[in-house]
Amino acid sequence: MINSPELNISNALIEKESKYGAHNYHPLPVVLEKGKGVFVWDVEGNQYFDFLSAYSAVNQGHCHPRIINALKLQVERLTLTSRAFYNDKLGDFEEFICNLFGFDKALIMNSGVEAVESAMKLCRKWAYQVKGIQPDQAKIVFATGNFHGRTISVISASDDETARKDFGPFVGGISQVPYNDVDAFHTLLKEDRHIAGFIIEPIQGEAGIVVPDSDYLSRIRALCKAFNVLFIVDEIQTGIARTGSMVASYDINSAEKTDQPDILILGKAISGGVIPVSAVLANDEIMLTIKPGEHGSTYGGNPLACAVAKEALQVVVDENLAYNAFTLGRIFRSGLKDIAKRTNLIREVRGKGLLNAIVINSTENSDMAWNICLKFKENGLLAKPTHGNKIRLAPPLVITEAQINECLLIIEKSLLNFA
Ligand code: IF1
Repeated sequence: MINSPELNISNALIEKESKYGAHNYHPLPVVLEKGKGVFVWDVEGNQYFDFLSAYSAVNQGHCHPRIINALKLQVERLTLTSRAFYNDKLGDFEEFICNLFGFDKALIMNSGVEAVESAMKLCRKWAYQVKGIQPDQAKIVFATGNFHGRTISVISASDDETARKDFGPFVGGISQVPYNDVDAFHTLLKEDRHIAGFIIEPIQGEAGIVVPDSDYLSRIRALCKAFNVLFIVDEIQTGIARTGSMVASYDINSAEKTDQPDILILGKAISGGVIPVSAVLANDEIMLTIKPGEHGSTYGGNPLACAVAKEALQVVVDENLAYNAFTLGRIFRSGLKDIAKRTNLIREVRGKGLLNAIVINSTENSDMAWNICLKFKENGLLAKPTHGNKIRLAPPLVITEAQINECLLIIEKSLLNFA
C-alpha cells in the first residue's frame, strides 16, 4: 500500500493484485499504465525515468514505434501456427539472427529460461552423441552467484537459497565453480572427464552486476576448447547492446569472432519488451543433435514473435544502440563516481555499457537500498535493489546524454536525503 490517500487508484490496484495474485514478487509501490522511450507513467499520471528497463528487456525503449508497427502489421495476419506447419516468418528470422551473430542455426523459444533449458538439452545431446560421454553421465558446470531463470533444473544450478528453498529435490549432472576463477574451472576439468559444458553470464546481473576480470571469458573459452567442453554463454541480460556491444562475449563484426561461444543464449530485448522471444544459437555439429520430435514448444518460433523480434534487432543495429550504451555508460559511471566522492553512501560503482549498479554502504539485509529507491521514485526515477544493498541502474539504451545528466542530478538529490 502507498500511504497517501490521493493515490486511491494505485492502492486499489495494489490491493486487487494482493487479493487475486500470487505473492511471488515484492514490487516497488508504483502502478504503471504507460511507457514511451525512457519514460513510464503511473496511474496518477506521474512520469518516471525507467532505470530498470524490465531487467534489460526494453533496451530499444518502451513501445518503440517501429517494433509496435511490426506487431500491428503481423497481428492481424497470422499470430500462431505451432510448428506442426511452416510459417512465412520463422525462416526469415532464423536467417537474419544467424547472419547477425554468426552461427549456422537458431532454435527460437519464448522465455529466457526455456532457452537456457534448451541449451542444457543440446549440451547433453552433444555430450553423448559427439563427445562420447557415457549415457546419463554428462555434467554441466555453472558459476556460483549465477542466475539463469527459475525452473527446477536451472535453480538446481543456483547457490541462492532464496531461489532454492523448499523446491527440491534437484536435478543431477550439475557442478559449480566460483565465478571469475579460471583455475578452479581448470582443476575441475582435469579431475572430471564427464564435463560437457560450462554455462556462464559475461556479467552476473542478479548477483549485483558483477563484472569479471577482462580476460576471464577468453581464458574460459580456451580451456573449453582444450578439454572439448562446450562454452555456453547466457547473454539474456547482457546481450542486445546492453553492455556497449551487440553481445558482451565476442565482437559480432570481427571476421575471426574470437571467443565466440559454442552456444549463445539470447532473450529479453531480442524482442524489445513487446512479446516473449528467446533464441539458442549454435553450429550444426551441436544443433543437429536434436532430431524432429525431440524438443519444441507451442509458441516457439511463432510468426508474430519472429516479425517483432526481427524488427526489434534491426532497430538496435540501425540506431547504433551499442555505441550509445558504450559512450553514455562511461559518462554515467564517471558521474556516479563523482557523486560517490560527495557522499559516503556509495561503496562501489560498477558495470559495463548501460548495465550498471551502485553498491550502497550498508549491510546486505539493511533496507537502505530499498528506501533509496523509494526516494528515487519520489524524484522521478524508477530503480530496484538486487541482492540487498546493490541498486541496478539500467535505462533503455535510447537515453540521451542530457537525460543521463538529469538522472545523475536526481540520484544525487535523492542520496542527499540519507546523508
Ligand atoms: C525474475 C533476476 C535479472 C537472466 C539471465 C536467464 C534469465 C534471466 C542472465 C531467465 C532473467 C529476470 C527474471 C526476473 C528478474 C530478472 C532478473 F533478477 F531475476 F535475476 F534480470 F537479473 N538468464 N532475469 O537475467 O529469463 O525466463 O525470466 O525470461 O525472475 O524475477 P526469463
